[in-house]
This record gives sequence, structure tokens and C-alpha cells, in this order.
Amino acid sequence: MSIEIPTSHPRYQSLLFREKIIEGLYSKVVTEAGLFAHGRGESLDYFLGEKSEDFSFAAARAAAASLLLAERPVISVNGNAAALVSEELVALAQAVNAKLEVNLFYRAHGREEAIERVLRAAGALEVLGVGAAASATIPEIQHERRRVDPRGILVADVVLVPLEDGDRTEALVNMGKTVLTIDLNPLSRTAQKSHVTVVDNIVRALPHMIQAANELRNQAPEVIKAAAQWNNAHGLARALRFYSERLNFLAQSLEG
Ligand code: PTJ
Repeated sequence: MSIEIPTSHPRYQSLLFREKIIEGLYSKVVTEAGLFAHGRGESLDYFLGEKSEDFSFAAARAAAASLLLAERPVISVNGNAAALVSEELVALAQAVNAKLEVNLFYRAHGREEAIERVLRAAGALEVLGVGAAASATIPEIQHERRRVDPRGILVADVVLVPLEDGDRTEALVNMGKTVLTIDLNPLSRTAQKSHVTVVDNIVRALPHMIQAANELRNQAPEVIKAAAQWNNAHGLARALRFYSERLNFLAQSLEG
């Protein structure tokens, strides 16, 4: 850790995750642009109140149910996700029987391998998408995210793409896949194009998804199917309304 953060610091949790991102930068897990993405996430989480709301829990449950119903579910892992929640990504993959695939916007020498190491250290037995394994391409995308593993994202029916850029989300939707995401920004193209968007911080959303998956796993198929029903436009509208009402309330309380 670059600095020692006292546990009494009022922003201890937030600073701890910021440190994880910085450490990830030094170990090549996180790309430089990942620092900006994380900062955007930090500010949106601040506006949200840094806690999960009912719409986040409900979306996390719908996303977990969709993964459980999938025939070939895949969890796509980028640098920020690996730096923040590697253990939870592995636990979710185990809970829903999904494959983990490294998929990067900024594919640079050594990054995929660094992320693979982090996932394996967290307990992953198999990591797709590393090096020559990402030999297939998905249509419509020009950048490096188009490279996918023919055993993973290429043939997946349901893909979780947390902290994602919009291009690939659209391309995956156009390929007929069910796309799930976690994004604190309800206005991002990924949030808007996905079938289920969990508007929450990934550090809280993933534990909720794991819990929901463990609760639903042994339920009757019709219970899981009912849980997977989700109107994403309504979910995003609830999140946006929450942001706006919370900020309005805070403004009013300043005025007395
Ligand atoms: O590791 P790579 O090369 O694949 O690159 C990863 C980043 C994140 C840099 C890349 O995918 C990127 O540039 O993504 P964007 O377009 O910045 O989108 C990231 C989205 O995630 C934004 O809408 C952020 O607000 C959101 N976000 C950032 N941190 C969190 C978050 N959402 C939930 N939890 C977070 N902790």
C-alpha cells in the first residue's frame, strides 16, 4: 500500500479501494485510464450515498437469476474489476457455474497475464481470454475488446460485463446475447444497452449477486425465471430519480 490509512478515517473504505486501484496500476492489472474510470465511480457513489438502494438489490437479484438460467454464462473481467473484487468474481463464477474471461479495452503486454494471476490467486481454476486464447473476434468493434475466447464470450448466451465501455455492450446485444452490467452511471451507453444494469458500486453489487445466487440456486426453475424478469428502463429510471431526489434533499437541508 502506498500509504497507511487509519481505520478511523471517515473515508477509510473509499480510500482502501482507491489504494487497490493504485496497486493494480503498478502491477499492470489496471490501465492508466482505469484511474479516471475509478474516479468517476467514486464521485457517482458519493452522490448515491455510498450504500446500495432497493433498485440495486433488485437488479443484483435479477442478474444473478439470469446467470443461473444461462447455459453458457461468462463473467468478463477487466483491470478495474480484477483489482477491486477478484475474490468476489471467483465466488460468483462458482455460485452460478460461469466461466471467467479476461477482456480488456487496453490490451497491453503483460496485462492479461497479470489479471490471470490475480484471479488464480483468488481461487480461479480456469481463466479464459489470455494471450493466444483470445483468438476469435466479435463483429462491429474495431478496438482490442473485440478479441474474445472461442470457448467463452464468443459462445456465451449470458455475459456479465461490469465497468464496461458502450461499444462492446452494443455488439454483444446485437449478437443476441443477454448482457448484464454493473455501472454507477445510469446514463452510460453500457447501462442503457444492457438487459440488466445493477446501478451500484461493484464492491457492494458483487456480494449481493453472490448472496442472491446462493439463495436462488436450489429454488424451483419458475422461481428463478420470475426473479430474472427485469425491466431495465424502469430500473434505470428508479436509479436516476434516486440520485436526483437525494441531491435535491441535500440541497434543501443546506438551505435550512
Ligand atoms: O482494464 P481495461 O483495459 O479493460 O479498461 C477498463 C476501463 C474501466 C478503463 C474501461 O473499460 C473504460 O474506460 O471504461 P469506462 O468507459 O470508463 O466505463 C466505466 C464505467 O464504470 C463508468 O460508467 C464508471 O462510472 C463506472 N464505474 C467506475 N468505477 C465503478 C463503476 N461502476 C461501479 N462500481 C465502480 N467501482
